[in-house]
This record gives sequence, structure tokens and C-alpha cells, in this order.
Amino acid sequence: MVLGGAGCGAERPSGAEGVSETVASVTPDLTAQNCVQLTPTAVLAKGNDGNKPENTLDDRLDTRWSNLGQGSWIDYDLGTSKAVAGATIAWHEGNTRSNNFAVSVSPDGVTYTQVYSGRSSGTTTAAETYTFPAVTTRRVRITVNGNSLNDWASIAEARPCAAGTQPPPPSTAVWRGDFETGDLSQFSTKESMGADRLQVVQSPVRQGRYALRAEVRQGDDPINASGNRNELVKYDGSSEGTEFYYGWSTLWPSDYPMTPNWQVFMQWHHPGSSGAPPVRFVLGCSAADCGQPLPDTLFFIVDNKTQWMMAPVTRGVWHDFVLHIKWSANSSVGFVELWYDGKLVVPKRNVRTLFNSSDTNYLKMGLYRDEAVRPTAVLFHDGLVQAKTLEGAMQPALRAASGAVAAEAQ
Ligand SMILES: [Ca+2]
Repeated sequence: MVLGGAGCGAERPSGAEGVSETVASVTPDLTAQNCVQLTPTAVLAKGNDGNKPENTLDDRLDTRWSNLGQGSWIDYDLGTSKAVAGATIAWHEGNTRSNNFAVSVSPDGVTYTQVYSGRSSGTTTAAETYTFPAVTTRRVRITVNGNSLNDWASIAEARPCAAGTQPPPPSTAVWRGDFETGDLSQFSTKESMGADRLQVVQSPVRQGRYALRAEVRQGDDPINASGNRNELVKYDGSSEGTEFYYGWSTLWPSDYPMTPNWQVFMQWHHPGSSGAPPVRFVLGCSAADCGQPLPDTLFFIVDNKTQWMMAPVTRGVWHDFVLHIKWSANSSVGFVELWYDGKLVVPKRNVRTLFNSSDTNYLKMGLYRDEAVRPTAVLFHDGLVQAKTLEGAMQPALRAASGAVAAEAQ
């Protein structure tokens, strides 16, 4: 570990004063790999035991901030909004214990968006750099949820890391299904009983001018298969080794019939025609399947295992989803990560996302439900985007909350 900063004046070039000052202001404070360090203008923390938060900015590994308790946080103010893509942290006693922590960002010190969660290696007292997709933010907060030995949060040094100097690409979207064409032409095909079942409407909308109104009546069976459905299909290239972020929003109107039967509103289907799809979002579960009727519960199911469930679903308001997924038939290669209504609800988790490595899954959006459901149901989808980055798939509200630059081009 080599510390720079104080005492490194000799490293400054001896040229014009203006140049010298500029270089001095960006001299790294601590040695860290894969991190262009940003220098905070202020730091505060949720408590301390006498080891103050300022100690994480003094270029010394023998001083630290410490506070007892899961959920202890330390918060760095960059003074102005900057593009941030990571945090580098030298953990106190980092070679003897692994810390469970999260990084969140905020434009205003009020609203925070989690951008990273994980564990330190537990093998070094040197700084470790943890990266995440670039966001523009003023504050960077590290929240420590205990370590492998106790509930102390103890950090010797830490810095936010700048995003690369390259500007972000104008758009990371690889495909949009946001209905802004005013029709269904963004999709590959549809499985529908007729034009009245899958309609592009101008109200309600979540994004832009148009959204999808999907209706299913009992008996709707356009492909002579199990269940009732009207769904749009997109062949989106979900093949072995590919990785995408999908963002979209769904609205269940206030009169939506909540029944304890499965109702799939978004799925990625395998090439075969039989069996449940490998990735699906489902509303509701029967007593036969879940032990008790769960009529208003959301399920995120991958490889036939529930990854996340949430209840109750609030009807009458838009709900925002962002799914980060790597497609693989290898359960240690494939992964999912999910945000719901702006919050990370499934941290990145390895799981099999393709049934076979030769499969290419395809996306289906609409409504597909147990044929036992009697009432006619109408729901709305909007803003579907498939992107290479989190920022590219974030809904406007989430993007604003995170302070990310709205670099998406229509
Ligand atoms: Ca739209």
C-alpha cells in the first residue's frame, strides 16, 4: 500500500503555476486499482464511536471511521454532480473479515438509489474497487450491514470513483417496445384474438404518447394452447452469453380482477412449446400451488424457482420494472438482478436462465392467464426497452432519482 497526497508535492510538475494547481487538485489520495478517484468536499456518517468519518479521507490506513450496528452509513459529498462509476474502499481489518455492504447515490442527500451491493473480499487491508454503471450524482453513500465477525462498520479510507473520460454513447438501447410508433410494429408478431385485445392507446400512458392496452376474456386461445392469452412477441436475441437490461412499466387498473390464479404479464419463453417458460413475471397464485390463495401477489420466477415475491400490488398506479439478465444454461454463469419501483429488490444472483445452451428465448408481453379465470381483465404496459446499460433501461422517474444523464435518443 502506497499512500500519496500529503507530502507528494515533489511529484507536481514545476511548470506554470496554473498547470501545477490543476494537477495538484486531481492528485490521487490513495492507491487503488481501477479507480479514477474523486475527492469529496465533505463527509458525514450515521454515528461514530469516536473514530470520525473524516478519518476516511486523511490518507492514513491507521485511522478509521467506525460505528456499531447494521445499516451504519458514511456519506460523501462531491460538492457538485459528477459522473461516478464505482467506489474504492480500504476496510479496517479488511484482511480478517468480509463486509456486507451497499453503495447508493443521491442528487440531493434525500433520495437515494442503490447502485451496488456485495461483500468485500476479506483478504486485504488495501483498497478494493467496486464498480457499477455510471451515474451522475452528487452524493455517494456506503451502507455497511455487518461483517463476517460482528456488526461493526469500520472503514480506513474510501473514495468515489469517476466514470471513464469517454462520454457515454448517445443511446444504449438495442430495441424499444414503447409503442411510440403508434402501432404494434416494434414487435415481431402477436398471439391475439383480434385487434381489440391488443390496442395502442393514448391514455393512460407511462412514457411518451402511447401505451399498450391488453385485454383477455375467458376462452381467448389464439394458439390452441393451455391458458387464455393475448400477447405480443419479440425475438430479442436472448441467447447463451448475451446480457441485457429490460425496463418497462405495467398498470393494473383499479377494477382489475384480482383472482388467486396465475396471470403472466411478462415472460421470456424457451423455443419449445411445452412447459413453463424459464423467466416469467406472474400475478397471483392458487391455493393448490402456493398452499393458500394469493390473489394480489407478484412473483418473479426463474428456472421454476421464485426469486422474489411482493404483496399487495397497488392497482391504479404504474409499476416500474428493470430486469438485468445474463442468458445462460449454466447456473453459475447466468444471472438476474431486478429493480421494482426504483428499488433494487433482487441483488445480482446466479441462476439458469436458458433451459439449453442452444436455446434462444423470446420475449412475450401482454396477459396470459389460467383459463379458469372468468372476469374479463384489462391491463396496460408501456416504455419497454432492451438496453446494454442500466441507465438505458431506467424509467424516467428512476433516472431522475439516480441523477443519471438522460442520454437516450429516441
Ligand atoms: Ca409509450
